[in-house]
Amino acid sequence: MSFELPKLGYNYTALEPHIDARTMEIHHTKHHAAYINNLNTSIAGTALEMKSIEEIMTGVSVHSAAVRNNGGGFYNHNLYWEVIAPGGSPKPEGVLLSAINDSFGSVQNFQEAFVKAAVTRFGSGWAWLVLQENKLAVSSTPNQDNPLMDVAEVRGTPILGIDVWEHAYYLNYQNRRPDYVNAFWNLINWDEVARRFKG
Ligand code: MN3
Repeated sequence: MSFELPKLGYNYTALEPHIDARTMEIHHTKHHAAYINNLNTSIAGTALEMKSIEEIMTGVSVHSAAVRNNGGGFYNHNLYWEVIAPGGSPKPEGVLLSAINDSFGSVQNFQEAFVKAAVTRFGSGWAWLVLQENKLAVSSTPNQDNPLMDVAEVRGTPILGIDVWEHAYYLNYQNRRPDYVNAFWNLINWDEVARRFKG
């Protein structure tokens, strides 16, 4: 078994002006594809070929740096493409809204925490909304790490994530990461986040 590059549910132009088409095309066909190719190479002929990407992530500490970095890159981008959509979708509601209010006090507080985590992550990495036992948390991870990994400081199931590697925004925003992070808010597919929240 080998992992495959997913098709996107929208065109590369569909997220403009928030994320430009050239960035989307390179990000999907070059960066994401490279993580998948390198992951497949790194697990070829090993027992990991029989495991799901989630299983590989939760036990990643015993595997090579290549599996950690490229497996994370594969998993993280699969999530990223799905939790954004052209025009986004309505604000969190129902049980997800209740959980956000319980964990952060308000959607506004959650948004501020998420933006701060994304903007202050030094160098390359990700910011996350993480489902833990009975609550939600915001975290960030370096490189291609994620909250599923047994090496993560804040562990749980990621239900929303933003890629803050420069390749995700530099063509359009150059050094202005906060502008990209704020624009991301217009794209969040809350229906998909809610689906992941409900598991
Ligand atoms: Mn990326």
